Amino acid sequence: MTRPDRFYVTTPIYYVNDRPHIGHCYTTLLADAAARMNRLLGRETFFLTGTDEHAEKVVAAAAEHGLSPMDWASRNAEAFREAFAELDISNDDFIRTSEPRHTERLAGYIRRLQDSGDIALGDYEGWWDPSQEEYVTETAAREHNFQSPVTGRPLVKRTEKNYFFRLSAYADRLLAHIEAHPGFIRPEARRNEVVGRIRQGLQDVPVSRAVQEGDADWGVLMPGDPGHRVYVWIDALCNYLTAVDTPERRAFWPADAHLVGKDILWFHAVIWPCLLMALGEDLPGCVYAHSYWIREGRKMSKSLGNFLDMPTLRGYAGAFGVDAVRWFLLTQGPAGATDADFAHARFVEVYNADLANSVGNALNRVTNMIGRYCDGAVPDAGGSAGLADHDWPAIAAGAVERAAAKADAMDLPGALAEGLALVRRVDGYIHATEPFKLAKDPSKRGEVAAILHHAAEALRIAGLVLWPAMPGKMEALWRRLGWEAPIGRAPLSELARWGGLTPGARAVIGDPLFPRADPAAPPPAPAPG
Ligand code: ME8
Repeated sequence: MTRPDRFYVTTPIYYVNDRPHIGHCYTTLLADAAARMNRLLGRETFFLTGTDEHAEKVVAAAAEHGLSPMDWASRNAEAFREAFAELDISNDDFIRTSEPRHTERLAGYIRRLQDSGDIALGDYEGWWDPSQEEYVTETAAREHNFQSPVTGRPLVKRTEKNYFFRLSAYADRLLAHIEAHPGFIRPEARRNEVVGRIRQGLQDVPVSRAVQEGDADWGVLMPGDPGHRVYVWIDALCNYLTAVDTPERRAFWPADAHLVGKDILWFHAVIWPCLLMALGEDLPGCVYAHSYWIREGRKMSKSLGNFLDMPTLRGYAGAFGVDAVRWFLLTQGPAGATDADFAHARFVEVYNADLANSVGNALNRVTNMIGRYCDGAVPDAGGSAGLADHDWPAIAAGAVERAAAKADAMDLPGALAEGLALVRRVDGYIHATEPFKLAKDPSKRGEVAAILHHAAEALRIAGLVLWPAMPGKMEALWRRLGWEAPIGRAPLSELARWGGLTPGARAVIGDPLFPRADPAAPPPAPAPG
């Protein structure tokens, strides 16, 4: 599925009217782990995120705050940039749809679609809610007895001129593409939902909104018609292409993975590919829709005011380290077709089990024993003494291979689990071979050294698989084993080759990488920025 030498991954671009919350951070983290994994695999990688700024509600919110739409958007785009920097997100670019590089290229695409007849003026007829100044869908209008779902006032049938995209013309080609590329929409349950809906038929979709009186000059005008602006969703989707539509970046297209939440899958798996077909562009490799985070068993919503926000995440990062937050979100998140719960008790449980008692503990045991029995110098392999039934080079290579295959199939939690399983195997090995007992017998020193060599080397390699989730902590782990990873300078196949540690390098016994957490302690206090 993935190209051998390049990888282009995107997140949705987020509405600037919201403050960043766990949902935005989660999608962006998944993309970050995918980007880091692919850089590690030696692929030239481009990771894009950004903000979606031309929604009409931005104009209203800006006015409420006494700011121009651009100043309001800039202020809030900054909040996303800062949040992602705090989470150690390694995006290569951050696109804002208000930037000229986007608006100008977008106008070019629309013009192409007008020229090909894929976008044309037509009549839009719908149920208009005068009390809310918005259209209500046919289904919602029926459900509410043709009254406003918000105010209960009567809806009116309204017709207006609008530009339409000829979506219906692409239904068959899209279905054929989805069938020919089983990995195009993931996970599979979501693909089946989308296919079912496409089979019910695709209708042409409006892609513009009429310029109203007192228009705030916000949004891209339809080329050749100052009476309409490009609808915000069409504007937003095109960011994935505008960002790389330069001579230097063109080779990154098509995107290998568009990561999105389940709420916006239809736009990405149906409208966007059809727009691309109409433009004559290649289709993305995969649209991956994850499910939702809920909080302590409850749906998060604006009305409940319980979104898990940056101050809360920052509180956790302060108490447990940013990599622990990344680990929890990445491995316990709603990557599949079911929602996931952010519960404090679960966070502590996972932190202790995976990080304090597994990764941290294994490193501590190994470095302590190297300190005690090998004078603090990383021992060499010393023949096959102490290996028992463990073919470590093959075990480690197998873990790396499976992790890479899972990452290519966009199963990032699965890839990371391979790293953790390798660490746990090291623990099991120490438990089984008991070097701390062998060390009491001076004639067994060679065996002890060999065991510790293999344990340390396997930990180093496990660190590579875990690095996309916990870059800071894994770099610390390597330093403790006297190794500095040339990440980005050598592909994983070389980095993970057995025997990377330098015999004689100083192993460092330091503070625990992940100090154990007290499950009885209260959740960390939110930390304002
Ligand atoms: O939809 N759990 O932007 P948006 C997990 N601008 N992820 C969640 C979530 C939750 N509870 N809530 C939101 C838009 N998300 C458009 C996108 S793209 C061309 C335009 C995440 O700010 C998830 O990724 O509303 C979802 O798709 C996204 O936030 C919606 O962000």
